[in-house]
Amino acid sequence: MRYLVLALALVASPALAQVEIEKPWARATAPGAKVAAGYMAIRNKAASADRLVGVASAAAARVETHVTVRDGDIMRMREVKGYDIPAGGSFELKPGGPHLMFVDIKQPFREGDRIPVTLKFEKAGEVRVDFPVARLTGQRHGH
Ligand SMILES: [Cu+2]
Repeated sequence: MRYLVLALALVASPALAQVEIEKPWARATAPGAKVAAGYMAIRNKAASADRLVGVASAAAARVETHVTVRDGDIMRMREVKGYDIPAGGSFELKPGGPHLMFVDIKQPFREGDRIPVTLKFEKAGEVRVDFPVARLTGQRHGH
């Protein structure tokens, strides 16, 4: 029985990613913009819930976790302390919803750039991800 427990402990080691980042991307900015938004899906493969507690990037003075809330007819964004990711589930950041906010970016985010990001999870620890910069596509093709 002890061997089985040891084997499970190895499987649960942080070296094997318990949290997977899918489709990370950051939005291209207009010249002079001071902030930029980033999106991704966070998948938690662990049997217990986890929480994104911190985000950092060399491309910005700081990175905040935001949600978008409706205030009458206006959508406003608000900083939150982090995101809960359910056990065996996922949490999606997307335009019009939760997003990373890169604050005081050092230079504009241009299409094709890769923004280095370090995500810190309560249990899974630090996860390094590059966010490719893209334009918000699929709309505004009309006039
Ligand atoms: Cu925001």
